[in-house]
Formats: sequence, structure tokens, C-alpha cells
Amino acid sequence: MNIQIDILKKMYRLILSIRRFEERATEQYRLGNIRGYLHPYIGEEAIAVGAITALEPTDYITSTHRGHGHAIAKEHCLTTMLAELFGKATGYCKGRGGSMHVACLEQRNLGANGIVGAGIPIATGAGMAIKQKKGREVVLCFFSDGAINNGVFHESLNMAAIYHLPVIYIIENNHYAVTSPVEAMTLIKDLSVRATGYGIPGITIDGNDAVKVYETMQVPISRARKGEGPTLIECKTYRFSGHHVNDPGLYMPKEKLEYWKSKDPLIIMRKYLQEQSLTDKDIQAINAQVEKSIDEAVKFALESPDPSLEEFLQEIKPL
Ligand SMILES: Cc1ncc(C[n+]2csc(CCOP(=O)(O)OP(=O)(O)O)c2C)c(N)n1
Ligand SMILES: [Mg+2]
Repeated sequence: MNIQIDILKKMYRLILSIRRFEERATEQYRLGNIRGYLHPYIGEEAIAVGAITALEPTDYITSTHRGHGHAIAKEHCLTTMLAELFGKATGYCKGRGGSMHVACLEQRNLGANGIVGAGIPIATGAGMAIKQKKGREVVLCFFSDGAINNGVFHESLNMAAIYHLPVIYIIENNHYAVTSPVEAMTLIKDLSVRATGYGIPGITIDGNDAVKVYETMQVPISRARKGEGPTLIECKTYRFSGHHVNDPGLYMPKEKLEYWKSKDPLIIMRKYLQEQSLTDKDIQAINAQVEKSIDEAVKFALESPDPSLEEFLQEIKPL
């Protein structure tokens, strides 16, 4: 491993921020302060954090219905995000989007998306725009195993391949699409073998190890910046709970869940920090910083105003 300690500390802070943000958001959901759906990313945090930390701030991402982790890894403001989940006027989308539609063009997040697979053509289009403008940015496109059997997956990857677009497609294989196990939905074991069908590189890695994800990103990012085209990366992982906060996940075998929990991205990241001689005190200082920012986010979201009806209607433009 050849990563600076500051990057390791940043990745630990981001993984913990996602974890605590979602734990606190779930509490607020149970209290009735967040409505609709909430899809936790807990257990999968190393993918967003490892992959996005390898980017430059001017690079783009597309996200999914399970998108809090991507936004937090892109250093979105936790208070503005939680306010959006609460549907408050102070949220990223003025409370119009909620959990599944956090987007921030300034921070180059082209959006979470409630439609499975819909980020794939958006990322591909963004890659085409970058190519037309002769830019050097890259696009990271996140989606899970359920999206790979959608038609847009095939169409987009083939198009990105033939035009050598600067897009990196990341399959967060958490082994389920709602209750459907991935083994029942495709006969291939490593989902990255699909890359062969498009003539592009495909890589399968452990998605619970943020350092491994970060390191794996280096070659695909440099290829994309040089105009050498897209890469497909499968990150194997597992969600630590059901599909959303109201799904008890009874179909998830206990032994499998325990196995993946023993590979908790936080445990793995703490080990890396300890190997670099970071003391418990140093780690506790990061923990305290994260806790403080989430306390502030909860307070801000609770105290923020709802969107006013007048302002709401101003944004609806007649045809
Ligand atoms: C096009 C489309 N089909 C179906 C749904 C309903 N739906 C919501 S989430 C989901 C499962 C998605 O599974 P996956 O892509 O593996 O993402 P994960 O939930 O595992 O992150 C489905 C089928 C939808 N939102 N959009
Ligand atoms: Mg899935």
C-alpha cells in the first residue's frame, strides 16, 4: 500500500460520516421526520469512498436510489443533505427531491435517481459532452447488480466503448435487487466479465476495502483522462440490512450477513490506520468531529422551515 496518511484519514472520516449519517437519518425516519423511502448504504461505504477519493473535485458522478454515500463521499454538506431528506426548504433541492434525488451540479453530482439504471445513460451522455468539449474530466457511474440486466446498461456501455468515452462504470454488487438474489438473475459469477462483450477492461474486486477500491481506480481514471475509453469495475459487497428501512431483510441468510459484517468497511479502514501508527486518540478525534457535524445536521434539519406553497408554485412553469 502506498497511500498518504492524510488520504487514509479522509477515507476513514468519510466512511464513518456515511455510517453515522444514515444511522441518525434512520432514527429520524422512525420519529416521522423523514417520509417516503430511505435506502441505507451501510456496509457498502468503501465503494463510494474509495472510488470518489481517487477523483479530482472537477470530475462527475451519477448516483442511485441508494445514494447518500456517493454524495457524502463527494463532500456534500451533511446539513444541506439531511435537510433535503427532511423535505425542508434548506435542502439541496429545496426539499423537492428527498432521499432519492439529492443532486448538486456545482459539486458535479449529476444526481441520485429513483429509476434503476437511469444514471447509466446520464453518465454516458456526460462522457460524450466531455469528449466533445475536449475536457479532461471523468465520470464515475454507480449502480448495483439489479441495473445490469436493463437494456440501457448494454446500450450505454457499447456506446461508451466505441466512442472511447471517459466513463468508469461501477457495479456495487450487493447481491440483491430488492429480494432477488443476483445468482438468480444472471449465470455469470463475476459481473465484470460483461466488459468483454464491449471490448473494454473489466475488473472484479472486494468492495469492502476502500484502499483496494482507491488503488484499483488509478489505471481506469488515467485511461479515461487520456481518451482511452471506459472501464467496468465490479465491487463485491453486501448491505447490512434490508432493501430499505422498512424491509427486515428476512431473506438474507444469517451466515452470509455475519461473514460480510466481519468485513465491515469501518473495521478494515481502522486496521489500515493502526498499521500507519495512528493511535486510538487520533481515531477518537475523527469520531468526535464526525459526531459533531451530524449533531449539527440533525439540529439544522429539525429547525429548518418547510418549503412555502408560494415558492413551490413559482418553480412550476406553465408550458
Ligand atoms: C426501472 C425500474 N424498475 C424497477 C424499479 C423498482 N426498484 C426499486 S429499487 C429496485 C432494486 C434495485 O436493485 P439494484 O439495482 O441491485 O440496487 P440496490 O437496491 O441493490 O442498491 C427495484 C427493482 C425502479 N425503481 N426502476
Ligand atoms: Mg443490488
